[in-house]
Amino acid sequence: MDYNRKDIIAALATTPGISAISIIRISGENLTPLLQSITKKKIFKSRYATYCTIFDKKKKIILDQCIVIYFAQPNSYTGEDVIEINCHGGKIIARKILNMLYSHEVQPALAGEFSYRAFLNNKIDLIEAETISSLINSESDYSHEMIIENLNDSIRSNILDINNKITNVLTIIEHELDFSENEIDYTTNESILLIIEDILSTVNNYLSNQNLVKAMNSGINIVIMGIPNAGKSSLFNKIIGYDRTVVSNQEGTTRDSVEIKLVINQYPVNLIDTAGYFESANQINIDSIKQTMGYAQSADVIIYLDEDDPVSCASKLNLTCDNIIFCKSKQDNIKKLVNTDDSLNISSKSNHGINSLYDKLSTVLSTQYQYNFKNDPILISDRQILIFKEAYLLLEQIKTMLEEDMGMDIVASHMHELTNLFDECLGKVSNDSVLESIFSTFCVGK
Ligand SMILES: Nc1nc2c(ncn2[C@@H]2O[C@H](COP(=O)(O)OP(=O)(O)OP(=O)(O)O)[C@@H](O)[C@H]2O)c(=O)[nH]1
Ligand SMILES: [Mg+2]
Repeated sequence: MDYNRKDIIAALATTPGISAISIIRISGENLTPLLQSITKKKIFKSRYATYCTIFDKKKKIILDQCIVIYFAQPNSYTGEDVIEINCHGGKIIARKILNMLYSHEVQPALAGEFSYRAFLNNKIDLIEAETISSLINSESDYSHEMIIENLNDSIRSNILDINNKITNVLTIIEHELDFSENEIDYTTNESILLIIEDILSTVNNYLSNQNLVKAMNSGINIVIMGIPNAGKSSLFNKIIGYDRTVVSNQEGTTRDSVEIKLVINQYPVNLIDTAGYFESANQINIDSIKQTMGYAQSADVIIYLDEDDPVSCASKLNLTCDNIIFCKSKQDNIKKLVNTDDSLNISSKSNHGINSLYDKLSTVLSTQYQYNFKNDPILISDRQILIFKEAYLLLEQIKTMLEEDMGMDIVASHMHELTNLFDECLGKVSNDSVLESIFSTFCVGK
């Protein structure tokens, strides 16, 4: 992908298909000649909606009557000239307009290319870019609200704040390094330590929510496990509300795990039906069981099913997941007594206990993924988490150096590294492959 080209780019900014309107976005240096040529209008006022006809001059035909908005650079999303053509919806019109534009040496935009240009022209920084991407990709009200909270600049302003604190300390240290002890009053290690501890606690607050953010971004993995025929697929179908996986009284019906995305109590969830766990010499079974155990390892929650004794059955597998909900399956008779071993009696056939299972799931999710929208700071991407983890380690090292009274020159060099890390987080220093991996996750037209 060559994001660094200078071409005029265009793409559909809305989803293709039947709709009232479609929006085509164009960006590039000086779009006035193109705009005049496709509309036969001379003057467009920046950021005003103009009703006009779009022509295909080469074919000498009218393509559509549209609302066109021209954003003169630099006051546009990308910082370049931008045109947004609001044409009629449907499958044909937008495609015809785009094909006409592509015949005018306009290039189809790559995924995320508009946002990449916005970044290059300092319209957005990397954190904003990642926030926009997460917002577009959010799959539940919960993650949407969490990300929206983040749009109000909280990470960026906190990073700027941290970097200011570090730069202030660095200025003092480096000034002191230029003078001898009797020439000036030295800043005490303790006062620098206080600032470092303050930054450490901010960074730590961010990191303490990383599992929550990962879960919100990629979904909470809920894995249904149990021996063959325990009723896993039946429960899976019950939870998703339709027959997605095959159910039969033959053991080993499910071979490949099946994964479905859904929302439970506002939380984005990946519900996974697995192959039953049992000892087998058959290679296909061995592979299926290996897959099941792989899912068990990445599980955030396991629903463990067994007709007789789910608790002891699961205990044989050395499961590392902290949240296991044990269920006795096929308990169709609602008069059955409550279990003494913390397992729920459920029946996918009669629905008995299914609501209790939902309640239990909701409780587990809301306890594990509790988030205080107003106060809890979050990092939006794996990239940010990695940088904050590195920063945390560096801060710990600086703290030890100060406590052990090591030379200020080495402290200063570590603090420079720290500011570089936070600059990297904002995208002030970045390399092309990092940028490409961020922007290529955007959709075309964004
Ligand atoms: N009576 C009763 N039968 C059930 C219930 N749930 C599942 N079954 C039956 O148990 C058999 C196995 O069900 P599945 O859902 O395919 O079980 P599984 O655990 O997915 O089985 P494998 O994929 O082979 O590991 C089928 O005949 C189901 O109809 C239930 O709640 N009550
Ligand atoms: Mg099955």
